[in-house]
Amino acid sequence: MRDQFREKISFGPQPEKAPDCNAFTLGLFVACYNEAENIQGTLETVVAACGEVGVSFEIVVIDDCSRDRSVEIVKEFGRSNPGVPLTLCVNARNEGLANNYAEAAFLCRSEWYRLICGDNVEPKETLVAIFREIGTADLLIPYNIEIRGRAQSRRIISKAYTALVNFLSGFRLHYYNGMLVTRRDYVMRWHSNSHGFGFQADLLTRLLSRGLSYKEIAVYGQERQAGSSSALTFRNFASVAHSLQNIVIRRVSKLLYGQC
Ligand SMILES: Nc1nc2c(ncn2[C@@H]2O[C@H](COP(=O)(O)OP(=O)(O)O)[C@@H](O)[C@H]2O)c(=O)[nH]1
Ligand SMILES: [Mg+2]
Repeated sequence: MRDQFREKISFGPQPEKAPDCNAFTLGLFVACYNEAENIQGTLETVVAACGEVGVSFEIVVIDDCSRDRSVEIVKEFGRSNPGVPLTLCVNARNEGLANNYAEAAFLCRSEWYRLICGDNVEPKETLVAIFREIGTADLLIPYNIEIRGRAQSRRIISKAYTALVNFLSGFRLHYYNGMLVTRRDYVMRWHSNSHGFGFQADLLTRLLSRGLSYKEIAVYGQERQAGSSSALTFRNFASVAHSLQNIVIRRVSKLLYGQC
């Protein structure tokens, strides 16, 4: 719902085309929740990577009701980078990452779409390697060869999660949380009902079930430099369970009815 936003401000050159036109090649939704120490670095990395690849892009930042200075920092970035098409939306209440991911797809005006986490965990080289492949498959699915600084316990949980999704879905991917690049209209049409971090596996298995072409891309990641992860909360575990349930229901539907 559009009126969830308290504030929406645009910086940089904005196309005059209707909102549903693909005025840019790549739309980047930057998720921001209490990322005052990381958000500027994230935006700088994204702009540098897009410049290196030479892809036309826009950025949509949704601040999900941060309690820190994130919004001020994004505004300052927009003011001091007038050549970058950037839209900032500020949620009046916390809506969660998955809802924001779907919402930003409607706000973008691009052919392709991707989530960028506001904690600056993808080095420029990683983004360049992914963005260079745009257009070569319906789904670009990054997976980490290594996440520098990630605790061993997180690596084990991550491997177990991938194995579980592979088992339940029948697919064989390296990773489900690598932030895929896909066509923006696929996200608008088939976005996930999940609320937490499991929405990526839900969307990805749904798109794979439709027989779309895909390419997995091996990249490097890094752990956030500031702040702490919110991945291992009870709420998030519950929502991941919800996503896994959706994946199973969809697989059974496909077996029974030939579609999902
Ligand atoms: N929109 C939104 N983003 C969130 C929320 N919680 C975390 N994020 C963002 O999701 C991304 C990943 O979160 P993080 O806690 O680092 O999880 P991890 O990377 O799996 O350890 C970061 O960009 C966060 O800013 C939230 O409630 N709403
Ligand atoms: Mg993180």
